[in-house]
Amino acid sequence: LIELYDMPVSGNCYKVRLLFAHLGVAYRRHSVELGDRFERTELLGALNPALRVPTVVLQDGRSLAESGAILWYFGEGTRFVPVDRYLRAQMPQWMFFEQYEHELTIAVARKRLSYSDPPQVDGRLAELQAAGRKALATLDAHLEGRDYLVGDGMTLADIALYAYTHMADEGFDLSGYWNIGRWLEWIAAEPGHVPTTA
Ligand SMILES: N[C@@H](CCC(=O)N[C@@H](CS)C(=O)NCC(=O)O)C(=O)O
Repeated sequence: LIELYDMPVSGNCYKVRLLFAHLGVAYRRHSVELGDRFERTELLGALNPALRVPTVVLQDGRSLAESGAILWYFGEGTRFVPVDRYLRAQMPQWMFFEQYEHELTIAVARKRLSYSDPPQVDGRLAELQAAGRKALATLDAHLEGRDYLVGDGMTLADIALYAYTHMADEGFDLSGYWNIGRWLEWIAAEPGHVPTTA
């Protein structure tokens, strides 16, 4: 069985669980808690030097980390990776955007506001929210007239961006982003979809 080191509230881990659900990949889930770094070293030290989740251990015992790399490993050769070379390259275009402009602002703002006790409401949060709104506006503009981020079918890019976008209401007002709202509903209606709580 594939072993998935996972954190229930993490959007990065949800990406992997969502792809696994779509592909019917059987796996065993090991959940870690937010901030539990000591336990993390014991658990992940030999598997992922960054001590972060998601981390998977493949059936042959090799480990793989970084949500995008894990999506790529399991997605290759499936309907979630376009065959056309240009579309295939557009997929990491959006996955890198997610990691650099979207996750780094939206996920961190969400954590400071909704998963810190007390919430870290300060100038840094305001900066993250401003940058997060810019990323959401970029995504919303790209989705104008489109059902999916790349080409005319769901790809790993939709899975990667769906995760923190559908959690962004824990820190952002999403009501003005009409295309994002429509796309979120569309991705959630895809057969095989599972919510974060699954
Ligand atoms: N770029 C990584 C980010 C992974 C990451 O930040 N994981 C968080 C949970 S969302 C984590 O393990 N945080 C624990 C820590 O930094 O101590 C990915 O896409 O997988």
